[in-house]
Amino acid sequence: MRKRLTVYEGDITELPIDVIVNAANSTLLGGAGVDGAIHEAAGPKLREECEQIGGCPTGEARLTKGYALPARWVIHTVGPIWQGGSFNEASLLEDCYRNSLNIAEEHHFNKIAFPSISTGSYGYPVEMAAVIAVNVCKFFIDSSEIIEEIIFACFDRLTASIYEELIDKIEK
Ligand code: AR6
Repeated sequence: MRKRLTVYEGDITELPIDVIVNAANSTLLGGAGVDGAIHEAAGPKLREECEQIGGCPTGEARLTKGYALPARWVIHTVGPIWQGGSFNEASLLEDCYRNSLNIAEEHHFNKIAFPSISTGSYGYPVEMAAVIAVNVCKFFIDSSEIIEEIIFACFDRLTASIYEELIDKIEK
């Protein structure tokens, strides 16, 4: 099996894959950024399912259907708000990636796309967040029997180039 980490520059809501990850907040009731885009594209049924879930603590993840999205499923995870780095932000961000990947594996999803969690409204410096994202994903995919591709869906060129550089380094 050929396993890979890849970068897609664009809107995560357009990806027709098993599952996309949402950078949500702990209410799971929608917001701005990628969260807003996912709720907008999925339609109101997504919010209804999220209301039933009743929230999600930072670092954890929850699965819903994708409704009107091309992706069949959505994993909602809540990234840490950046507060300077001494408030457990790195370990909470690692938890977001690991817990999302565990759900994907449990459900036998072969392909998963992540946005750059916490690096928008939540203010996590993207260079630091990307190192965590790529390292956790690389470690996970190398030992997974299920996951074949992890896509980093980056909304802008700068973010995409940071992920591309890190992936190039570890794939060498
Ligand atoms: N596809 C891919 N990436 C996107 C998209 C998209 N459609 N839209 C934005 N991004 P953010 P956070 C990028 O703020 O920092 C929400 O209000 C964006 O450019 O969406 O985890 C939630 O409800 C950035 O690189 O998420 C929470 O309250 C990355 O996604 C809070 O924001 C993450 O930015 C979560 O903040």
